[in-house]
Amino acid sequence: MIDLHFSPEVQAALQAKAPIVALESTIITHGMPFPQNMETARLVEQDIRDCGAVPATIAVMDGRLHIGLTDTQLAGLAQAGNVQKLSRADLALCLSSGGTGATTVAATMIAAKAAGIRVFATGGIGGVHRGADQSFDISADLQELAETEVIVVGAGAKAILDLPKTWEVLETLGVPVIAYGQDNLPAFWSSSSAHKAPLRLDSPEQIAAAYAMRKALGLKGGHLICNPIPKADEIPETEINPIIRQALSDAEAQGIRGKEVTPFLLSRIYDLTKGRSLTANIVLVRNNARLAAGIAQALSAA
Ligand code: PSU
Ligand code: MN
Repeated sequence: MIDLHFSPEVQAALQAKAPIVALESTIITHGMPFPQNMETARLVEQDIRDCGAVPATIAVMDGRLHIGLTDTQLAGLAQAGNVQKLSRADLALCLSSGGTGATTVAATMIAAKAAGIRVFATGGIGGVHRGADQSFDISADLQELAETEVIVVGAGAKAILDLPKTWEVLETLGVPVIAYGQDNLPAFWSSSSAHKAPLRLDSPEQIAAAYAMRKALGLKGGHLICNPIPKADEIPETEINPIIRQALSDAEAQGIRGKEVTPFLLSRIYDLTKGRSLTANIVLVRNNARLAAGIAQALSAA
């Protein structure tokens, strides 16, 4: 087994069998600008503590897989340039070569499972990109949800994606896509969408029970909990959609490809909304962290 480097806080929580919530680091290094990325990472960690669980932000630093970062490490990562973006394909090589990288949803799930952490909060997962029929650009996050038994709490998939195709692929892969507290799927910055959710649950206890039952059935793979952004803070689909289309055509014009696509679009949408997309993104990540803390507690109590 690989050596895991636990922060003192996470080490103590594991020993005490206290509820723990994993957090990804790509959102810090590639998803938000400095200093909001650092402020958000700290707020999200504190939200989880305030809800009675322990945060474990996951990242690779100098070839070590860290489960939980100290505040100094977190601040360092938020300001570092040239941090790699690590998905399933990149994780082992970064570790074996002594590199430093931030983990995506896929890589964070792998690390969380290795550490025995069952729930993970993020903004929104990656998925099928618009124009995927030409580009074949489908995030490894989807395959990871089919493989790795971690509950991922997000505000759905990022709305820059082709959401209907993303939901179809998850259905094909046998991933439970569960809307929290409503009948339709949220769309990241927007609290609702026209897409009916395949499954719905209304409490952390129900989610913990579904997780336990899937395990009892011997099914591999995770759960995706789609938690809507609070209505007061949303950007309605009618407002954000033209902006997403503009950002996509800018990406096309500039020949942005592969791993750069998601960070480029998020930063372009930030500019086009004059920062409003980031404000909403921060609200929804914090909202997801609080729900994940509740789920972690329900899992510990079960
Ligand atoms: N959610 C956010 N901001 C982000 C991401 C998710 O609110 O930056 C990151 C996640 O790490 C996700 C990744 O796994 O984007 C997806 O990238 P790709 O499409 O290249 O797989
Ligand atoms: Mn991709």
